[in-house]
Amino acid sequence: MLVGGVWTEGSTGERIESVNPSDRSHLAWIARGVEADIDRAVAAAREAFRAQGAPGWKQVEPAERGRLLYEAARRIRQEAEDLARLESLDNGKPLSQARTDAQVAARYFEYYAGVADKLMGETIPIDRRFLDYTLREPLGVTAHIIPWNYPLQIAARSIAPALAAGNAVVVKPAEEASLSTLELGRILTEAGAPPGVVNIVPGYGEDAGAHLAAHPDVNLVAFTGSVATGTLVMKAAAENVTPVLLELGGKSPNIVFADADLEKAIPTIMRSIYQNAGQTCSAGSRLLAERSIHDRVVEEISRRSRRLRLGPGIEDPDLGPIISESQWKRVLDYVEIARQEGVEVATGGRAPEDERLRGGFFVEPTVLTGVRPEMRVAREEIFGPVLAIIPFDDADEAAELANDTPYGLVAGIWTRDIQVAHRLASRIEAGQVFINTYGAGGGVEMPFGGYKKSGFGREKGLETLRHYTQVKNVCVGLE
Ligand code: TXE
Repeated sequence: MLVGGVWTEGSTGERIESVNPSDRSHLAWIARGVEADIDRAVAAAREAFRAQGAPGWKQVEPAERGRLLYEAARRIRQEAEDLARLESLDNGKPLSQARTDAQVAARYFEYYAGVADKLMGETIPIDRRFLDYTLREPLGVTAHIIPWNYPLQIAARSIAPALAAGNAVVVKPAEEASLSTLELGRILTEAGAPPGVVNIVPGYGEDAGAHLAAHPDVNLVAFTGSVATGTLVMKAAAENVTPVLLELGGKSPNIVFADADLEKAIPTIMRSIYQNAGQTCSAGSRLLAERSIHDRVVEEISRRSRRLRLGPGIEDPDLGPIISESQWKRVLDYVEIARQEGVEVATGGRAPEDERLRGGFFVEPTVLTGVRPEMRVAREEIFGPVLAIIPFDDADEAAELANDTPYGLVAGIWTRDIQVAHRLASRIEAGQVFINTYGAGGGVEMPFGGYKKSGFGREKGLETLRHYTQVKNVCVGLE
């Protein structure tokens, strides 16, 4: 772990094994951080943040912070292939996806490098007897609890704006996939981050994570993960009145009208659910299809799904494995639940029989039809390559179905009728709506976050900087 600029084994010397989910082989041992390590990391971050004699991080010129982030971006690009291979082995994702992740991670540092010296206050016109202005200041120590599905991307999207704004960070990667985040800690150190500005403490959620969320000396907890854990994080942070930024996944719909360009829609929709084997917060896990094209769409997606190649991430297949045995079982259990609910499995729905894949946590790309909106598989996040297809009759019903889950992260609308598209976009309860596309590169520049139980606060873009800064009003009496 990286604490106060020093690499250490942690206070207990205990370790967590990192396993390759493609074949369950041993990959690495990582230090297991516990409460005492979190305490040391938070103290190191606090120390680095404060100006005590030597210039603290808060005092480092904004342009200098920007240069450091640019340097980090440059180094990530330089090491992109190694980072991608590591991520692919640790998480199981296809190598080309991991390569994209590394590029997007670099892009986050580059993007926020550019804003480090553009976080400005305002002068506010009031009564002539006063001069009123605001300062936009960092919060202090920000905590970042990272999931295992896009470790490098999510760590970068969270750390980069925090550092750009002048905060010092304590990062707790997920126990299932910590390696790329540790590498990011090394890269930031080599790029010139002063000791204590970036601390990375791997460990389990229930001790290291919980302790970090409950720490009284943390000024913001940025969390990406499940609704259940997000709720715990929010409760723990509430004890100290610490603000939280929560990104809690979704059950995002793609809504396809009969007039849509299906040759474009179908591959994009398939990518939206099968990318990262469905373990994506913004996965397009529901497909709402206008009734007149429903059967055609089911048939076409099923046909194309059967052709997809599964394999170890490092061989760059179409789909890699699920991250762990427990998540794998959870995904297969959901297919079982679907069957019991009377759903038809149009294709997939099992672990593949291929001898070569027996050792890993693979699930065939799966298409479910005959799904009704009240069913669990239509409402709950499965986090696997499982697409639920539901028919609709008109735009009103499409809007109702789209909004009929506890989540509200992303939605896709596919139609050639721009009036229908824009009217629907305004009715959808989701933080991001795409029209005739789904995703746009890494989406680094676009605000991203949830309505309803998908969380609150926004990451990415300039919007997130609100969360990583606070405003101080200064008023001067002129008479
Ligand atoms: O998530 P957790 P899990 C969803 C997805 C998945 C389900 C369960 O549906 O199937 O969550 O995954 C840390 N205090 N998403 O169990 O528990 C943990 O160590 C503080 C959606 O892996 O939310 C890890 O670093 N932290 C999602 C992080 O929280 C705690 C991404 C996420 O783990 C903690 C991942 C605690 N008490 C899962 N307990 C998305 N939004 O993209 C655990 N953690």
